[in-house]
Amino acid sequence: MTAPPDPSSDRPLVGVIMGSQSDWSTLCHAWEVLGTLGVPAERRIVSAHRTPQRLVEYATQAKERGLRVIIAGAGGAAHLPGMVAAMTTVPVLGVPVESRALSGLDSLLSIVQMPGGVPVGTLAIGKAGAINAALLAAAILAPDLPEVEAALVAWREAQTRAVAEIPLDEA
Ligand code: RP5
Repeated sequence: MTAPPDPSSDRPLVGVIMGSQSDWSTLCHAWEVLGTLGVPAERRIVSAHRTPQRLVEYATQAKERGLRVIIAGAGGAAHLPGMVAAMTTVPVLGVPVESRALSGLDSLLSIVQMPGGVPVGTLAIGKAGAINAALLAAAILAPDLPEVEAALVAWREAQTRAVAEIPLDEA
């Protein structure tokens, strides 16, 4: 199987950020989908508590740098998406990373329970959430980017084709 195209771009529209290197094994699924859909993106480790200054710079410069969506993944006390959302009007999609201690329920509640006023669009825990964050980011961009709209439609069609009508016996 061939690897999906790398979405890395010097003019990214989507920023994929995560609190730790350990989150990459989850966020890489968002990265792959962005590559498949041809969405220009960048990826960064931005920790709310270990690199707070990097967080402030990333969030406050996001809009002027041309980012249209930020996908932010974190685990445990997952304050990264909410902190970023507090400092930019760029839409933030939060991906709760599956934690060792509480299987990601802590991450989910930390991200989803934003007080009214500072929204974070929160996805499912783990790989499914990362994939859906990328699909949602593409859908947000699609009205302005016909090639992304076409890629999104093709992705859905391929998904539909992959579902067999009759279940096979399992060994
Ligand atoms: C959070 O703490 C990160 O988002 C990560 O999910 C979690 C654990 O980080 P490491 O201890 O693996 O760096 O900040």
